[in-house]
Amino acid sequence: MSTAAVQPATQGVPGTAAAGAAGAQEGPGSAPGRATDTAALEGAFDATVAADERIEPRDWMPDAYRSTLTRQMAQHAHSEIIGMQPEANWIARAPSLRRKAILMAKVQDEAGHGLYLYSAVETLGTGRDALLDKLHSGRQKYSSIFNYPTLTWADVGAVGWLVDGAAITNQVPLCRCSYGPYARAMIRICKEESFHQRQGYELLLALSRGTEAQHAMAQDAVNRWWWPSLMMFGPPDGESAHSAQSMAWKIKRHSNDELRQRFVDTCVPQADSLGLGLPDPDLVWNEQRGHYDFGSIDWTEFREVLAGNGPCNEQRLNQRRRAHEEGTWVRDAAAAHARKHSTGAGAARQEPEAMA
Ligand code: FAQ
Repeated sequence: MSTAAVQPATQGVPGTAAAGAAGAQEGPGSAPGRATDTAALEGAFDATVAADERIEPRDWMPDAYRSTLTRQMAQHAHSEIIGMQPEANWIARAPSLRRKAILMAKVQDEAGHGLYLYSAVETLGTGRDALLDKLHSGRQKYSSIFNYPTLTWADVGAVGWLVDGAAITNQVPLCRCSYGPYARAMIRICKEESFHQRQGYELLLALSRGTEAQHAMAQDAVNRWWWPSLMMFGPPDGESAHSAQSMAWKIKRHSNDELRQRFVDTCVPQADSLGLGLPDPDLVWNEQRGHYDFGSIDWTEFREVLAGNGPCNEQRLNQRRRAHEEGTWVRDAAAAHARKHSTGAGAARQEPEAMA
């Protein structure tokens, strides 16, 4: 496995320019004072990024690059685990054993994505306890989308089709992110998200082709999830505080608006195949642009959700805090087991010597 989860901070990357510059600190013939030559380190970092190579945990990196990545990756990790809640709400009520098994696997995948991502953030020097503390105290965000309720079974389909679809559109370019552990984690995550998106599409298709009431339920879910899904891509480019720098560092490869447009262009024909409409009267093909035009997004709603005033913000955070508290004994037991295991292994290693 090549995920960051199993290969954290230990990957020196010989050959990258930044590693080369850092290595010069220790090299036998290195010039005195070179270790402190920040300009050389910055030059090497810039060259690595420009050459489309990866920055690895042991490479020198600007503080702002580290903190931007920590911010974005932590928000991403938090989104994965908070994102388990809206769909987990339907596991016990899934309409068949097949649907239940699929949904359980999907929700479990999201937990796994959280694990890969927390492990990847840890390679930047912030521990998981600190990250979770920031989530629980509201100092770090998670995606706005998970503050909306899943009101009917069709919402599970709409979340899969639209929310996972938006997530894939945003995350495929992150597989080429300049930070190695994040890029590698995203490869596996995207494969799984692709399965998630298809299960949502298939679920909605079944409902859309079902009874009149089932079709209406599917349409209602799509109507409610469409606009919040477009908000997942973040504020418009003109108001995106971090995009320019993140794109210069090749953390982000496309702007928020570019990815949002790509998502709209993908969804329109899929909605047609589903036999469902999208709730936007301004959605129309623009021959000149070669893209669909679409209506204005309600950015006031987006800001309200980010400020903690969405329909489910309080419920999501309370449930997360409760789950964390109730899981204390599991973490304690796992830590005790690990201690016992390491002591036991040590004892086993010592025994022959003692006997000798
Ligand atoms: N929600 O300057 P920008 C998933 C914040 S995973 C909340 O444009 P940036 C899988 C942003 O943090 C979904 N906050 O920021 C799944 C910043 O605030 P700050 C999560 C948002 O980072 C499916 C401020 O606004 N995916 O769905 C949002 O350059 C189903 C200014 O914005 C990721 O996290 C938002 N929607 O671009 C799981 C992908 N948008 O920190 C379960 C990785 C913006 O200054 C079930 N992240 N903000 O206080 C990214 O690609 C980027 O971080 C963006 C935002 C595109 C989200």
